[in-house]
Amino acid sequence: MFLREEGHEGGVWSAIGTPVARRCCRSHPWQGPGNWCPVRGWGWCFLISDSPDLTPDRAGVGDSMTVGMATGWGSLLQDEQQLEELARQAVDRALAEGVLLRTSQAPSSSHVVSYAPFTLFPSRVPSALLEQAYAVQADFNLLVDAVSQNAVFLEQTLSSTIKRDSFTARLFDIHKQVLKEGIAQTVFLGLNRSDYMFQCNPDGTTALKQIEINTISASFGGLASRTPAVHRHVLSVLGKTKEAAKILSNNPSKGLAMGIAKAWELYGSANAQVLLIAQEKERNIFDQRAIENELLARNIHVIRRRFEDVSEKGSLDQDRRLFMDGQEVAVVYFRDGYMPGHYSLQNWEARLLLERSCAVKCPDIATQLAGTKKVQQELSRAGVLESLLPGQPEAVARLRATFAGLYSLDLGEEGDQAITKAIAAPSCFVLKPQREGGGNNLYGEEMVQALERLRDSEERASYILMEKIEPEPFRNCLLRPGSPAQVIQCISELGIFGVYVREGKTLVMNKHVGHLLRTKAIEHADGGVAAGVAVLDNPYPV
Ligand SMILES: Nc1ncnc2c1ncn2[C@@H]1O[C@H](COP(=O)(O)OP(=O)(O)O)[C@@H](O)[C@H]1O
Ligand SMILES: N[C@@H](CCC(=O)N[C@@H](CS)C(=O)NCC(=O)O)C(=O)O
Ligand SMILES: [Mg+2]
Repeated sequence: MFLREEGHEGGVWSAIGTPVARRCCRSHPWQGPGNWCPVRGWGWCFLISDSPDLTPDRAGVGDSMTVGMATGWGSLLQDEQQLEELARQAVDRALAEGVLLRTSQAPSSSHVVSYAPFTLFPSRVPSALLEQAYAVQADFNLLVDAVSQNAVFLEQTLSSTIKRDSFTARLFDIHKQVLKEGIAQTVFLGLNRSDYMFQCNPDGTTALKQIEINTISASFGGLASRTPAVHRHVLSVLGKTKEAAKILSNNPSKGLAMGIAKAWELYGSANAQVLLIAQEKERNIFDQRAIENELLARNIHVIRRRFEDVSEKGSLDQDRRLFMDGQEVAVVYFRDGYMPGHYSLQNWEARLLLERSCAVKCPDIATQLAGTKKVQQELSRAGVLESLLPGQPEAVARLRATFAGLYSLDLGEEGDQAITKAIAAPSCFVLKPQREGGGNNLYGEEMVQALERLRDSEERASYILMEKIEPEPFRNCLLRPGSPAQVIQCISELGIFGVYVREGKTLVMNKHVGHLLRTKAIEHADGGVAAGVAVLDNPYPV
């Protein structure tokens, strides 16, 4: 059944049949198509449906939720008629709950909207990893806050990158300009989301590995509050009340709004408003509205404006208080401004104006820089966490346990070695530029070509290299407007939302406020929900 194309080490396997599961091939007697990673010393292979080694628990044909990670909702995923009826009910419930996106045809209008894509069933997540992700969130908040206050660390870390990456350089220029003038802001607010995948180890265990931390426009906390009701509905229709009760309640938008409210209160001007910076063409407006609504319920008013509006109608008084249309602004919340395409010359000027003001920016420019991939890579260097979080060895250990392999590509021997390793084993690495929003990373042959092109150029310092996480796939059914329900091999990414507020040197809030599970088909290496690749999901703790 299996055809060995090359030698096992570094080779590629192929076979006849339908891949139904994938797992680490070192620890199993069977082998299928997959990738062997000479760096890790192990790899993964597909389990083929007509393989004699196929076991029901691993293949997803059983209906039990107490067996291995690969097991999905078993026979439920095989009954096409039942799936169609369940999908109809799930979509109607999602619409009723407000799990909504504007359409790609009319992204500036809410006249006709549709449901945000989601999985029909919740996906299994080991409870221990969920708890670990929650337990490390306050440490990540502290770390981001520490990096944002450490101008020397930011300058050293980003110096090679900003020579070749004009977007990061532009952000950095604003950072320097504001430092030079003196920071007027005294209250700091971080709303972030740390994202993880579940690395499948050769011994069958799974480990929580951070993909990245989002320090600007960390989204889908609003819609994630509404999806538990949808999955509970689906399980209840199936009479699975015990399983329905296991879906965790989740309310990130409330927690995020509480952070904004605290910052607003500390700013200390009863009539000041919250300014939400967003584009007019914003499909994810209902996610943003969830936070706006929570704030209004606390009698805090939010005005939505574009960068263009700020440059036309925004101003600072002599104390650098920010005014928009004549109204004072206490907090500026960015749901825009995280990609180069978001900025015209006029928009960069608006960003600088906002940054110079004493309003609470979420994030301020230093915190946005703290979320770059280059900073993430430097944080994994020996001794760096210890110097940023002195006297906190437990926090350092918790943070480090979530780090995957991260490699600098700065010119020099260390970068040369990383490039050689990645070219020798492309399936084990991801090449990342300093970009946000999904769809920017390079994998496989594309990564090899880019590395060969960049090898002798300073431009390589604008990228980092990261170990590729290989979660064990499972089956679920993805629901998207306009497409038939699709049962497919998937992997998930878990995000934990974190909030902190600092007044001067005093941290007045530091907590986690909920989670986001996103799931995508294994054939997509990259991309989240906004990029049209992943769909919303809920963890089913096992
Ligand atoms: N190390 C990795 N291993 C496996 N997949 C990854 C890795 N890094 C990123 N990805 C995939 O690529 C997507 C985008 O990468 P990410 O670092 O989150 O950048 P962005 O800022 O564009 O969201 C992730 O959501 C994940 O699906
Ligand atoms: N502008 C949109 C999208 C913002 C966005 O893409 N945010 C990224 C972080 S920079 C994110 O959290 N993406 C999650 C996803 O798309 O799945 C919004 O404000 O909701
Ligand atoms: Mg991401």
